[in-house]
Amino acid sequence: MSDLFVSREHILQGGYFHSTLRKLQEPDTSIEPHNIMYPVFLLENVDAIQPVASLPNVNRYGLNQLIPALTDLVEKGLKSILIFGIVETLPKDPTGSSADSPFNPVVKALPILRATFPSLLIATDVCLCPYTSHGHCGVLTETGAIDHAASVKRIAEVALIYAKAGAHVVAPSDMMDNRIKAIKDALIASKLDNQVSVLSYSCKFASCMYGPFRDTMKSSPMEGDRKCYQLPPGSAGLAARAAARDVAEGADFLMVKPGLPYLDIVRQTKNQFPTHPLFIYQVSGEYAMICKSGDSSEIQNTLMETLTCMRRAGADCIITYFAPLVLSIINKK
Ligand code: PB1
Repeated sequence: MSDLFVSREHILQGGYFHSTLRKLQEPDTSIEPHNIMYPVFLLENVDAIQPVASLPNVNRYGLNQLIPALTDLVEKGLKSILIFGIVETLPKDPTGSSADSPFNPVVKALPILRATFPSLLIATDVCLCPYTSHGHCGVLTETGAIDHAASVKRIAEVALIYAKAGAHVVAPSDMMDNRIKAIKDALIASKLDNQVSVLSYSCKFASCMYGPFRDTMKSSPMEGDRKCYQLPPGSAGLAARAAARDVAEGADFLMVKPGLPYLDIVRQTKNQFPTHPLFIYQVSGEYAMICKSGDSSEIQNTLMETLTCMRRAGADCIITYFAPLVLSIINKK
């Protein structure tokens, strides 16, 4: 050993050679059931179950198929779900009128899911894109631009219907300016503001990693793209301003989406608003990439390392299609 002087502070391996020591070196990165939220796709046909080709082990469920699937997962510890409605017979039109139709699968399922799973936290995505003929997340003007006032009005109407139907959390993924205030005002006017939370997709980027989801939902824009209302991938500044806007308008929770490529935004948002629990959405493209990362053990290792990094960056809850696998990993431990 050379007589090189080594500062005692430069000898690190004594602090993590044992697994228990390593856990002490990784504070706030535990992954427990309440740190996971499971996105589920809900069909109109209550008895249908349709595998999603681009998302291995992910299905589109009718309610009668979703209930047994959730029963098994709740027994394994599932704490929360995020519901996306899919219409196949209900009409798609310029204002997304099926979004809050009494025949909408989400509206019909909510009271039944609440009664069937009294302890499960039930969130609903709130957006127009699965229900609009043009495929955009808002209402358009004659020229094809976003009609801000009409979009915000529609999003708030849909959120309130889901809240009244039984959603514990409404999660507007549309990215329209000021929809959080409109939703909060609607909840207050209906005396639901202390029974329904608002989870804002506050820092949501115009990513190319939503492809498998859009195939699943048949929710791609018919023309153009979503770059004029989802954030530019390179803009940390707009992410900070969007988070500040939504906190000021009453969001209970914030979100960064997609996940892994945006961990810098997770850390930025957590530092900016340590008072608000922060969600991160591991989107469909991320899911598909990890599914291709190797055999089952390599997939599990890649997944758990990714989730640990998301928690280290500051995410409090991870929205992931891997929720069933994560629960089985947690239960094995
Ligand atoms: O998993 C995913 O890719 C999620 C996609 C996401 C769902 N909230 C949206 C992204 C998009 O299609 O632009 C849906 C937008 N309302």
